[in-house]
Amino acid sequence: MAVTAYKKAASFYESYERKSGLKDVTHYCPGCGHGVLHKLIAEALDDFNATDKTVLISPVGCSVFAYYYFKVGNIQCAHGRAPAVATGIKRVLPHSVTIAYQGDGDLAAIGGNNILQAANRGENITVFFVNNAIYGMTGGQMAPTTLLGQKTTTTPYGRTTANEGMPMKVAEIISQLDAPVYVERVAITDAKHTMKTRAAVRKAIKNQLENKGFSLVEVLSVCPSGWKMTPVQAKQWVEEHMFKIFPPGVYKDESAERDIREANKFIFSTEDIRSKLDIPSQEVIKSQIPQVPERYKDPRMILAGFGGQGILMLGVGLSEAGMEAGYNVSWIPSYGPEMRGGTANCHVNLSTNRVGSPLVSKPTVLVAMNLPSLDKFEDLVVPGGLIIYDSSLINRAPQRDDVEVFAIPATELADKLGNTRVANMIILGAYIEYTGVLTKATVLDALPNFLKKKTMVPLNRIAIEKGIEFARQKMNKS
Ligand SMILES: Cc1ncc(C[n+]2csc(CCOP(=O)(O)OP(=O)(O)O)c2C)c(N)n1
Ligand code: SF4
Repeated sequence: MAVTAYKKAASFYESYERKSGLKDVTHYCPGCGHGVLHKLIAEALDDFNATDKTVLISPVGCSVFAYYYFKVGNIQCAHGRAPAVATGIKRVLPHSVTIAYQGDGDLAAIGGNNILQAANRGENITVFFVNNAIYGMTGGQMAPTTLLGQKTTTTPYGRTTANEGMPMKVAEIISQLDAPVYVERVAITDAKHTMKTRAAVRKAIKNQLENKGFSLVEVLSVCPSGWKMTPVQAKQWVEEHMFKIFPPGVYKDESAERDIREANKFIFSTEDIRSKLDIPSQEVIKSQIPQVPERYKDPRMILAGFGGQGILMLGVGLSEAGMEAGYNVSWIPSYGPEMRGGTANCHVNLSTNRVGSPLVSKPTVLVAMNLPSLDKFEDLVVPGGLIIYDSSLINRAPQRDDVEVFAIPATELADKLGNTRVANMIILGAYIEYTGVLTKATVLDALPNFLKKKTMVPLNRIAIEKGIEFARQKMNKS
């Protein structure tokens, strides 16, 4: 007897780590259309063997947590901005499969111009547009696609032409532009329509893989919770009411005749762009980066202290100087609860390779400028990593015996220079001298770029030099 085994697509995570105890379920309401569409997309990615090269841009809306489910590169972006983010991703990663996943509030309201411009540029991206005629996430307000007469929390007597205008027909609008290659409207009401949606999802991804340009699939979906219906009633409602205003069908399909080279014209390599802008090639820049011992190479750093210690500026300084030196850099601040005596921290990457994520979860370097920071982050440092701490303020040494520790009485040295606030620059100087990751000349050159108060440049320069001198003494260098 033939056996059919149904299993979860490999493009989904094995378990969903969104909330403990809920590892096998999504956050969607029962009967919601998002889950069905997710499944169709994940299965298509499996079949195209595209999981590892896919970047999914999650929207603001009920599908904001798509990144908990898809085992692909994920970016969650600002409301309505997925087409712009997808444009950027696709241009720097032309061989990726870049997908913008958007609801009707996201795409047709706040992001209306974003989608129009991306479609009009013919970006080689795939857009899945979930039209459930309502803002689901925020409790059922009117969307541009809400039907006439439809009651929502913001149209309690039903949408009227006079007050709110007519429902917006996105597939029709986008298909009027010259650039898009494929626009189809589908539905996920019954098996027949869901199979059509399955085919449309695949076509829209295939077009991108074949460099044919912009594809948009509008999916008529259901929001049982927002519509206050059962899932079965909701599906019937789509067929009875939405189909009349939003007829499913192919609105544009030039996939067969589209000249592939047309789409290719958008693809420049980073080196092409560098040579056009007269910027030295990455290889040349890389060769100028200081050679450092393996254990200090490509630092992934967490810098932490309390508000007012200039932790964030220390991170900016490292990144600015790192950029000058030719590293790929990232800096993200975390403003945290420092007002309540906790830690302010930032994450910094200085890398000779591309930085995958600006978030540093396993630092190779921790700079702790107060005790709560050492308490909080000490255990995160990778074995063999480096912990630098301000020994004037922290009255205990790190307890780890598998990391290198460098104690700097930064605040005391800063006080001797007449200003406690330059302790951060003392740490900067000591760190670069100790590890060799940046040269003194690069950091001093970058100093005026990252210091807001220009009158403070001379004192900060002295503090950096003081830090360098301290590290030299520690290392018994003259
Ligand atoms: C800049 C900004 N404006 C407004 C909001 C509030 N907001 C969150 S989701 C949402 C609408 C989402 O509706 P839709 O795109 O239709 O997605 P659904 O929830 O129905 O899947 C809005 C207005 C926000 N998060 N950010
Ligand atoms: S509110 Fe609507 S769109 Fe959001 S998860 Fe629930 S059913 Fe889906």
